[in-house]
Amino acid sequence: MFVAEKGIDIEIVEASDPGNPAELSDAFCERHPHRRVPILELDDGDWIGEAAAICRYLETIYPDNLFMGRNAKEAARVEMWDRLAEWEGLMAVSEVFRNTHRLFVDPVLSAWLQARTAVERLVSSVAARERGAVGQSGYRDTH
Ligand SMILES: N[C@@H](CCC(=O)N[C@@H](CS)C(=O)NCC(=O)O)C(=O)O
Repeated sequence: MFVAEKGIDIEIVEASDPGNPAELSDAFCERHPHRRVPILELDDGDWIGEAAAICRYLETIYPDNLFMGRNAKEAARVEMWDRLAEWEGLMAVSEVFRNTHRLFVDPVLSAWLQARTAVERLVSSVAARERGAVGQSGYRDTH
């Protein structure tokens, strides 16, 4: 939606195989062990994850049509609403779901396992990324 509203021409690549649209493809998971979409792949081979971070990046490099604030106050208010929606809205919904749905028979254990899996995937993904990036010339100077 953000890309469309900005009017940016970016190639959109499906992260799943056509025959199995419900699952991320093996090729995608190998490349991005964190196993989350969206991912923005850059021309220099680097990538950015997290929708808000991708929007912020695109907003910075395509400043003609601003959506995330035209000045410091507007930018701070956009950030404020983003964090409010995520932390006090989405997190609350998530907690209710996690602690009431029959699939989560042991809510505390389930939450802990989910958090551990998420952190393990994140660490593995960032480590793989850093290993690749360190091999690129000039990485330390430019990032
Ligand atoms: N905080 C992340 C959330 C990303 C996320 O959870 N993406 C989901 C789809 S909406 C995903 O990739 N799920 C893959 C899976 O569960 O296999 C963001 O804002 O980008």
